[in-house]
Amino acid sequence: MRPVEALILDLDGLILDTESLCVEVAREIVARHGKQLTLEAQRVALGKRPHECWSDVAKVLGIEVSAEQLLAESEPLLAARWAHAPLLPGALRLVRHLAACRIPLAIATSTPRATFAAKMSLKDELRGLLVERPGAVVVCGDEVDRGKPHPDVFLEAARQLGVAPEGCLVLEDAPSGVEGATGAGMRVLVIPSLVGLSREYGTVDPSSCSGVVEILPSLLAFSPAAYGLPPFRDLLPSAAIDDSDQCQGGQEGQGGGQQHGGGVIPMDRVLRIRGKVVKGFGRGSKELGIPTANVDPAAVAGSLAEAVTGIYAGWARVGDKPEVHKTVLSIGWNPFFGNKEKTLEPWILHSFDEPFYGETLSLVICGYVRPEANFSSLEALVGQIHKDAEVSRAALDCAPLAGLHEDPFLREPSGPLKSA
Ligand code: ADP
Ligand code: RBF
Ligand code: MG
Repeated sequence: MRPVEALILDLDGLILDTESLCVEVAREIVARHGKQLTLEAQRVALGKRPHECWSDVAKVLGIEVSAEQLLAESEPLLAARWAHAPLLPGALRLVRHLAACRIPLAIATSTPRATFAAKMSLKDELRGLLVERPGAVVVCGDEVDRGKPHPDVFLEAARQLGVAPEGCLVLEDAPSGVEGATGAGMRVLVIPSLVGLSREYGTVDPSSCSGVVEILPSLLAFSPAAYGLPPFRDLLPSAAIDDSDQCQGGQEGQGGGQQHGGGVIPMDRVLRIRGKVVKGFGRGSKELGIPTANVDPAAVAGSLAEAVTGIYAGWARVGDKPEVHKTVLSIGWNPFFGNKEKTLEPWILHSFDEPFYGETLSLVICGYVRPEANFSSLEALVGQIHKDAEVSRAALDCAPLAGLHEDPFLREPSGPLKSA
């Protein structure tokens, strides 16, 4: 197969968490017209140009108002907020790496140029790398004839990069974008952004859809080496790597090998989560010999970044006790047990005399260990969790993770909390 010569990235839902914002505003607008936003309405609109989003939402929900009208109602609610959309974990890390290794890179977004500028206005480093760098390519939704799911925006990005579509790898979160990129004859790596949609993608076999090469839960799980590109070299604990060969080709590994090979990625966006310790399924200590202090799901319902499944390392504080402990945790569906509910489960690397149900747990999640996985036996799962703990312990002794032990978030009084 032709090697990957260039990456084309989507913006919303891949680099920026604008989806949470859009969903919130869309809920409010459709409520004005007596409707409730459904997952199906979100799904059809996701990734498209604003006008097409609204005409799809109106059609799916049976709102008898023009797309122009709905767009005009939503604009004022969104305009002031674009600039504050958070970066998704792993986005800045990836863009920095691609720029440092001089891998041709483009943005292909449905966002109109003016909105793109608003979204970039407070993101100085990202803007420098994506927009202001010589040779930077950004193609916006209003710069092509047809929006996603048509291939136009991808084909234009490839044309401006001077790379054939077959040499492009597209990273996309939305079904409309996947369709567009596939239609352009490109390979697509899918990182779903819609909570609820990832499970739908979870049932899709990448080899059965043309163009889709891989489905990942997070940008942090992306391994450039799997595509012949230079590997990341930021894993902790670092194995005395000579920085000068940072970008010397990608002969290194196989697929997600670097995560399973046992290293922790320092997260470019640290997650700070506070929630009440609730009862789980009662099998952590009983079946695995690994107690996990399940956190109230309401604490993680808020943003896409926190919804991203995976195994992480971080720091934990129970209630207002003075100690801060190392922790390793899982966010996800526990595929081994096929849970119906998503859980956030820290195993705190400390021995406690008593259970602490009902206490407030404060977490600073700063390292990505690996994606959630399935295992052929309970012993294999338990063995892997112990390895996760070991690598996390070591990584948390390294900069920059070690310093987060002093994070002010862990010092704030725990205060009253909302509950589910
Ligand atoms: P559950 O399914 O209710 O979460 P577990 O068997 O996983 O039950 O046990 C978790 C409980 O054990 C936590 O809520 C906490 O009160 C207690 N616990 C004791 N030691 C630890 C630890 N090191 N890390 C996490 N929880 C611990
Ligand atoms: N469950 C899985 O099904 N797959 C995993 O890859 C997985 N990794 C975990 C890693 C850590 C560090 C911890 C603490 C838990 C993990 N679990 C995983 C969740 C485990 O199944 C869960 O804690 C038990 O089911 C108890 O509820
Ligand atoms: Mg538990």
